[in-house]
Amino acid sequence: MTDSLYAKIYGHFPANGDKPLLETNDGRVITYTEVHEITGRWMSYLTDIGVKKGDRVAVQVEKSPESLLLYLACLRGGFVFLPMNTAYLDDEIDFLVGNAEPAVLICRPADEERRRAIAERHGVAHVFTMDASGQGSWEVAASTDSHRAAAAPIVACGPDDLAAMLYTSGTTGKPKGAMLTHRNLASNAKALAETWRFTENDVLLHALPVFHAHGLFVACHCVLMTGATMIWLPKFDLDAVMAALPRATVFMGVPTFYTRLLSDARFDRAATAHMRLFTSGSAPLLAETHRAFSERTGHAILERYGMTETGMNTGNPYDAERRPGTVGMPFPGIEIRVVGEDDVTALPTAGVGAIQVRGPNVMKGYWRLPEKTAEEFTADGWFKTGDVGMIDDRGYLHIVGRAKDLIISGGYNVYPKEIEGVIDDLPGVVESAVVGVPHPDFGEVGVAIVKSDGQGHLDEDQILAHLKAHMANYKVPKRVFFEEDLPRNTMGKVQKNLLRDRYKDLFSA
Ligand code: MCA
Ligand code: AMP
Repeated sequence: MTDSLYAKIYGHFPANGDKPLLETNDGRVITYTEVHEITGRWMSYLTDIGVKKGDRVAVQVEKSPESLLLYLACLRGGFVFLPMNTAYLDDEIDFLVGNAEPAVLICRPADEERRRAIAERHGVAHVFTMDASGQGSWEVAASTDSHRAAAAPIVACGPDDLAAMLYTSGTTGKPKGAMLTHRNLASNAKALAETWRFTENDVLLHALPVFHAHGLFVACHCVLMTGATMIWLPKFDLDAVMAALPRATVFMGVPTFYTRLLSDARFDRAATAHMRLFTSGSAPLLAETHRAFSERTGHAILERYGMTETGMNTGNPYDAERRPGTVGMPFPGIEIRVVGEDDVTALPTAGVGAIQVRGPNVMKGYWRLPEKTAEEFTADGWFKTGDVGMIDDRGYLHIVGRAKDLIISGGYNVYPKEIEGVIDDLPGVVESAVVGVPHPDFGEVGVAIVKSDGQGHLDEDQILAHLKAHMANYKVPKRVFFEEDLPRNTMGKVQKNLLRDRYKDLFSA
């Protein structure tokens, strides 16, 4: 008996192998039979070039059917899939590759030279390319020998063997690799597919990126666990989503997707008549968005709550009331508690405290950081989410804030500390603070407040240009302001709440 997630997924492949796992909007189809053939060929090729079970395969490529097949080939071979945000620049990739020490790096053709330099520096043996249509040196090398596909095994995996590693930044320090096991991913996939009533007849409209848990695991696993089908869009594009909706039954998005859909008058009852489920997560969905959506379409968005380290923890009910502004109850097999100052005593109903989670979904730990891992778990084995919440009298969890200094912008996490570090390195900067303020499109965006030494002629454009050269574009604050001094409390700590308040109306409509 194997605990391989691929084996579990394969067990649900439809009897008719000609059924599409996915269709693209330009008419490409990948059937379930092709999935098994291609992943067989690709995992065999990885084995042939010396990649072993447990080795990392790092990938920074555009979303294509092949980018998903790469993930599935890794699952099948027992290799650890490490997807990286396509917006990451050299410095960010250099850190991840140096830290994860992958055996293989697959990149976009345009990045090849720079990625080879990084690979060489960190002793990565193999570099391949894959473009937005799935073509490149990977395809040429790995797809040649079609005979090997049939004989390729599904490598046996134990429940605690790693399936994927996703990096998540911290409020301090460098990104950490969350080690996700076959059990973590499989248990969550089963819980979600069952709770959300997926069947072979579902067609999921997939517009999320596939380098994060939301797009790669939550969305794809529900489909793969039930032999369903996806309409595979390269990214969220309003017109493409509108065009595909009549053929879909399920849509998953971050709140920005929903506010953008609502901004389009074509998005109404008729456009969503074929749909059975809309889910939202990765960032708070405003209750007003939830209500506007219900009024416009007659559908209640099902909001759920998760993390890279834990997969999905809670969700509003499928059959009962989906309460705006709440993230519902724990998924089957998962426990949630809200604790007080001592980190272990559960608070009474409606008490506000730290949210903790326990269950088969919770990661094995942070890659090569046993002490950091230990810090994030309580003595009695609960994972500390860093989110603050309360459970109401009907058992619905409300997220009321974050203990961690984190901005969630359009569903992407932005860590102020990382940005402040890069600003502070600029000559003429004494110090800086980055805070999140409300934004009509992204929900929240970063704004930087800088104290300069008054000597030079540092301006907003210079700082923004410097940041854009050093980090993924979505992390760059939307504005920079200069202040004589940053407000501090008696302990000398910058009072970010005051800054947040000062700039809160910057982007209000
Ligand atoms: C793009 N830009 C952004 C963001 N995205 N700025 C702030 N926040 C963002 N999220 C900026 C770019 O820097 C660029 O600015 C300009 O917008 C245009 O970029 P483009 O890529 O064309 O933007 P877009 O296509 O409109 O993208 C917006 C988006 C995208 C579709 C909302 O951000 C997105 O797909 N977000 C989904 C994130 C996600 O999947 N999160 C799941 C994490 P400039 O031109 O100045 O450079 S998983 C997770 O959190 C847990 C597990 C969970 O619970 O799900
Ligand atoms: P990540 O590190 O990208 O996995 O982000 C996880 C964080 O996103 C959580 O700890 C929450 O702070 C936030 N998050 C995810 N889903 C929701 C939601 N439905 N409402 C509010 N915050 C959410």
